[in-house]
Amino acid sequence: MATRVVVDPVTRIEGHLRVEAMLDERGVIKDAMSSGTMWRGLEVILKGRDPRDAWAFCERICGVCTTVHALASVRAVENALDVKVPPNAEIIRNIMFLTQQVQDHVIHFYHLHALDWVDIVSALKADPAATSALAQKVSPSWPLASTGYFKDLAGTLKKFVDSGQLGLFQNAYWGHPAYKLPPEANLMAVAHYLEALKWQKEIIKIHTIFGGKNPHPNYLVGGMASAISMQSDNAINMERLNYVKGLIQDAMQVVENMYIPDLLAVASFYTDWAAIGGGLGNYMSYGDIPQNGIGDVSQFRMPRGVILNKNLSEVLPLDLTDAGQVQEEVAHSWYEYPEGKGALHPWDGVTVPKYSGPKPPYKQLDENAKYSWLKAPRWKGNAMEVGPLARMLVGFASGKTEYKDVVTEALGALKVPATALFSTLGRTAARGLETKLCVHWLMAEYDKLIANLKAGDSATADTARWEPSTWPAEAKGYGFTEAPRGALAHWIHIKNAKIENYQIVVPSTWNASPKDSKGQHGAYESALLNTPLADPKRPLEILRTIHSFDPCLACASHVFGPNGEKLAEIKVR
Ligand code: NFE
Ligand code: MG
Repeated sequence: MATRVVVDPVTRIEGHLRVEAMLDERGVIKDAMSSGTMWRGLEVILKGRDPRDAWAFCERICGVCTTVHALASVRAVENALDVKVPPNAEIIRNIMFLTQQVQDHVIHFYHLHALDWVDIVSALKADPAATSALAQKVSPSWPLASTGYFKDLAGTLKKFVDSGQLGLFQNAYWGHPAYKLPPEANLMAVAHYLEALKWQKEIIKIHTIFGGKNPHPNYLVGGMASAISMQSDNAINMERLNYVKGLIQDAMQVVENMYIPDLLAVASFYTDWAAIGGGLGNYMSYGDIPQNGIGDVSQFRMPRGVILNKNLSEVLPLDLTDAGQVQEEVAHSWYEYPEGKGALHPWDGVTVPKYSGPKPPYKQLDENAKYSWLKAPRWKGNAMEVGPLARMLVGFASGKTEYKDVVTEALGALKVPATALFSTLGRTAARGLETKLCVHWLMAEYDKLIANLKAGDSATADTARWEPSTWPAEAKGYGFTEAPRGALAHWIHIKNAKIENYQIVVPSTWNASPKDSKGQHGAYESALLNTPLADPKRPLEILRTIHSFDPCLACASHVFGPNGEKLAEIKVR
């Protein structure tokens, strides 16, 4: 009889995700369901509000990708009202964007994903001197690698484990046979988990400097609310800018001398995962990091495009304004669409929640019925994967040298073919390689800002079209970005200076979507198919693949169940 494995909630993610996997008699996943069990209704909350305020609401969709919804939102309003931002605003937005990307990817690797590969309990058996030798071999330029350092850490870890209170490290499948790292590699990884935790609160100070705070820094329709003046102690001055430069230099150290070496070292033990978890084979990137205004897509550092069926010889163009391209379906989602409508472009999008699932607590969802709070976005009818892997592949297939260089180098280091990219391991590796590009782009954007300031340009906003009296009676716009988890866009319809409609289609909605009307799986579901589980009671393999996407369900379904009730309570690890 087929077995159904339920993981709910999936932990070490943001938001509320439930996965059900149906196994055949050999223990191989034959079908899978990804269900967002939370609804938040941001799109409904925005109706009737001032479009200039939308970013502040949208940004609070999520505390993880804390800046990207503000960025997509101001861009959508600016697009609708034909507002052009000054060059410094574009650069500061790029700096904010890249800071988020770098911080988020490092956090994902160490704090959300690493424990799928690293066995904390095995680290107790590590010899500190051997760990020191290993660390110096793996990352020769990372300073914290002495025997004493690892001895102290091993002592702390032992106290943790002996106390029976694992705290941060509670709830995992410790001792599972699928963990393959030797004890020393595990201890080194624990060390870097803690180093990354200390560092991530530093890098994000860049957001507080340019945006006043983090999470949820300030944005502005027309530019950035970042006053720059070399003559003032209260504005962003040279002392603050030098501080930013120091933070970027530290980030380069962390990424190049800790993250990338760790990624390659851990990956080398798990190359079998280069053949597991590929999934759809369709990849999409909206692109970002404009160099010549948001309208000039050809000048983005992160390119735009679509790859279908793993065909890296063709990058297809995409258009977010074309009603036939991006559409959302609700065939398996707890929403209602107008009579006769199956798929809607976001400008015509409708958000009417209608829960029809089982009364909680329930044992299982029905894959033939509606089963998620996520809609199912599709591109020209195709289910798509978005995120770092999609971006790396679009960059690589577009022939961009920077992308080709980092991808080729990593494939060489791991001694795996290019097809290895279409996998769980490929997804995790792509995130690291992207971080390497991003940290260099961060410095390049910083240098551009300094050059502009030296040339006498310190403008960060253009408020010529701030007053609603300057707006048309009705306007539509869209704004996009590449959030850490992938392609993100907001669509707005403004009428008489108020928001008439607002639709948000986020990366985790693409990746975690349920089936569509044609029965096509979303990216998570598809990636789980054909994966063998060694022990269905401890489905580590499911976590590895799902975590490789870096899920965020807060973003993806923009309010707990209608009455705030818990939709399910199932104890899992
Ligand atoms: Ni909350 Fe988000 C990102 C957005 S979700 S993390 O990245 O947008 O996919
Ligand atoms: Mg939406």
